[in-house]
Amino acid sequence: MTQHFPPRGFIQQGLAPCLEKGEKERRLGFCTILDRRGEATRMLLADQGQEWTEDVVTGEIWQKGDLKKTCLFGQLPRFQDGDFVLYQSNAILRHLARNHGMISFADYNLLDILQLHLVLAPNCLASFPLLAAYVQRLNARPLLKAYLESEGRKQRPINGNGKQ
Ligand SMILES: N[C@@H](CCC(=O)N[C@@H](CS)C(=O)NCC(=O)O)C(=O)O
Repeated sequence: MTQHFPPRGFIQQGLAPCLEKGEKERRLGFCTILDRRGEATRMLLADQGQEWTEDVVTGEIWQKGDLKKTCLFGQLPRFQDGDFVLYQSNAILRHLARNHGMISFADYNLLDILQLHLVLAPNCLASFPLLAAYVQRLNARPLLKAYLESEGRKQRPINGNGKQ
């Protein structure tokens, strides 16, 4: 299966218009101010061998306020699954998990949180061998590993404060 890392259409300056009925594309719209909300979704999609397109909203564009008004709850990420539009990262994950016949989406959230902790404190799992093994096992899954090693992932900051 062909995968696009970074995904097709990477670095656009705003959200794409809503897709028409019958369109099959998957698009993840996120803001560079605090993008980590979308990361579990990306890991689920990559691990399930799926493709998607990123709609990047810069802080500058977001702060103009026009896009915010169009977003349910006034926040990103936004996920478009064809003509079906979803907000709230856990709702997006639940939708995708259901679509891919998975019982749970929580693994990707837990993995994301543990990966973040490891960035901030690389030894934080030293006293938790089961959790450390869990992270290693998931990180080694071939499709997920390819995503984790992709430029798109490496270049994406944890948040927009420029400290990572
Ligand atoms: N509960 C939401 C939180 C989303 C969230 O915190 N979004 C932030 C960062 S992407 C945002 O849109 N901030 C801009 C704002 O609130 O104006 C989720 O999990 O999707």
